[in-house]
Amino acid sequence: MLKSWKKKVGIAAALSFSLIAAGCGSDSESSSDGETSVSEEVEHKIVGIEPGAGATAATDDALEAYDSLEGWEHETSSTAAMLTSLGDAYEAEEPIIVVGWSPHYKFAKWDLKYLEDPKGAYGGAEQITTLAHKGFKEENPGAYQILENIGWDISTLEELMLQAQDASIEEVAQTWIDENQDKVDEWIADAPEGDGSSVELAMTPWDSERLTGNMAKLALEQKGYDVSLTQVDPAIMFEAVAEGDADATLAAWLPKTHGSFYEEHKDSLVKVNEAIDGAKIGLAVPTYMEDTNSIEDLEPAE
Ligand code: PBE
Repeated sequence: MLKSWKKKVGIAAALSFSLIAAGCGSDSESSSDGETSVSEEVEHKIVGIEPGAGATAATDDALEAYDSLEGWEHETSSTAAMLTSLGDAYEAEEPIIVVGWSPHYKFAKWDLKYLEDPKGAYGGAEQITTLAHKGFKEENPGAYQILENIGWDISTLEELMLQAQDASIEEVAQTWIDENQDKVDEWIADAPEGDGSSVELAMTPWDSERLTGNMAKLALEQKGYDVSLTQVDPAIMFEAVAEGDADATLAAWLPKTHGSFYEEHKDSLVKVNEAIDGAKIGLAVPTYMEDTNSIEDLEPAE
């Protein structure tokens, strides 16, 4: 059973790799003469991310919800390809509209703003939530107790994501744990020893989740739990935890981003903790696009 969900990982990884490769040669807009509208300049195209992301589904919802996005194209590829396109456009001060989310280092690296979303296609503030399989608390009350305690300020995570620009996620996670032993002690001190009992954590492929997954793994291991951490797409992650193939995840963005996956599986899931508050998804643009402040400022394609 376990084998089969991990097998899907390989497929997901291979798929996203080929999409990254395909996205690498993406062309950039030619500069405008000032007469064309922003919507024309970006060729009525939203630069999206992985097809399996919750933010991708929300963007498809936005395309349906807004008359101003009628006839627009939502180009999915990968987070890496989106960031390359964003960096290139920013360098050239050309307009670009991307699928964005926080926490993410792009808001620290570049001056970006979210477009207002009066129809709420992207929801509001989100909690990055720890979910467990329904039976997990009874199966492993100690690990469950630790997961209930684990959480961070969003600013801490943003800082760590910036650090992960110059070091591996694993290194950044280990350094944070080493430097914040007092915090880790708060999480684990009152919990029983793990005595080598196994904890299967699932996470998604984005930096924020890879960081929290790795830090949670290290904290649980300090208390003697034997932790495996597996990276999969959101749909597979929800399915794996719901079916008990994975025990828990710290990577569920709720209520909106992964809301449809949660609804589908909620009878088999338990909300353990809101580990991070104040996350957000939406359409993002560079702040030099001064007149573009709302999705409703865009214009339909002819
Ligand atoms: N994200 C980052 C993910 C979750 C974490 C917002 C790109 C998504 O599923 O949309």
